[in-house]
Amino acid sequence: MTILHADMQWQPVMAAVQQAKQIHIVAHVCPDADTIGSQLALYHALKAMGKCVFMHNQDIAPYICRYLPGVDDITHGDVPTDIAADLVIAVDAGSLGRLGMDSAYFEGKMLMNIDHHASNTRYGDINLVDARYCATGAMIYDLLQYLNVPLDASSAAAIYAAVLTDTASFRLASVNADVHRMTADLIDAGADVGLASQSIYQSHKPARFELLKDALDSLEVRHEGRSAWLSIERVSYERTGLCGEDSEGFIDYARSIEGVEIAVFIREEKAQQWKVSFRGKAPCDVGIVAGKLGGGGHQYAAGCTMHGTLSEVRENINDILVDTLD
Ligand SMILES: [Mn+2]
Repeated sequence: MTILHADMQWQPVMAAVQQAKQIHIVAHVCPDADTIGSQLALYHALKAMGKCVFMHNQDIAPYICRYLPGVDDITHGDVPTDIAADLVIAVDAGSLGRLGMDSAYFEGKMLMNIDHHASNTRYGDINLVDARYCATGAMIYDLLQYLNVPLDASSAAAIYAAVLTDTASFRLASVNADVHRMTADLIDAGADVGLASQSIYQSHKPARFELLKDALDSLEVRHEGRSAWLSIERVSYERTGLCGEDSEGFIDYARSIEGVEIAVFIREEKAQQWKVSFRGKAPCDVGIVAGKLGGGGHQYAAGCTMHGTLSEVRENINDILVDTLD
């Protein structure tokens, strides 16, 4: 086994977990495979330690995670009032708002924040935040070693899904030799690479490609070829019966264009409200771009929420990109 980062403040995390009687692990809203994989891996590990632990999120897990062991144990929706926990562990959530939960719920509970977003607001009583990690799942991989829990096949599968997706299939600059050594451990422990690949990348609904057509129709290259833009309006989601998660990955088509440094994907969440994603190529830092628009993220992947008409939103983003690409 490999420790990715031994210089982390693991001690308070381990102490809080050891002392906790009932632990609630929570993923962020619109969950992705990193937050769900982290949640599941930690769940299996804490159960193996004999801890009383449960998983409850605001939103349902995405279909690409349905193959992961334990995913059916996750409940979702508003937090039931009869839930009692003395420790809440948030995974992969950059801010308290990302949990989508009433802040009153956290009163009288210890809140632990485990995340790899550079923009993390350190909202926890204990914050284990480090942007060197390629995925929050990779932080859980280190944590399990400090907790002395053997890596079982269920945890390994969950961490593998987290790392695979958050590194865009091991293609991001965050992937170094240690990440591959970790991945080798995950496979040795029983992570099924073929099943992951089929479940995550080869199980799309046919209607997704109707949505992709609409997105590609909107493709526009600006700034002398240095930025590429895609957008999807609500009417397309309504026509195809799909939702935001079904357009996951579309932005990579924009980034894959030669010479493009910043890719922008704008999708309508509800009337006049837009979820904006950014993907970058070196030397750009789209985390800074998203930060200027009230969002956050990493150097090569970031996002924000904006309001107004599509053309207003595009102009506001354009103003920031003009400065960034200068
Ligand atoms: Mn993540």
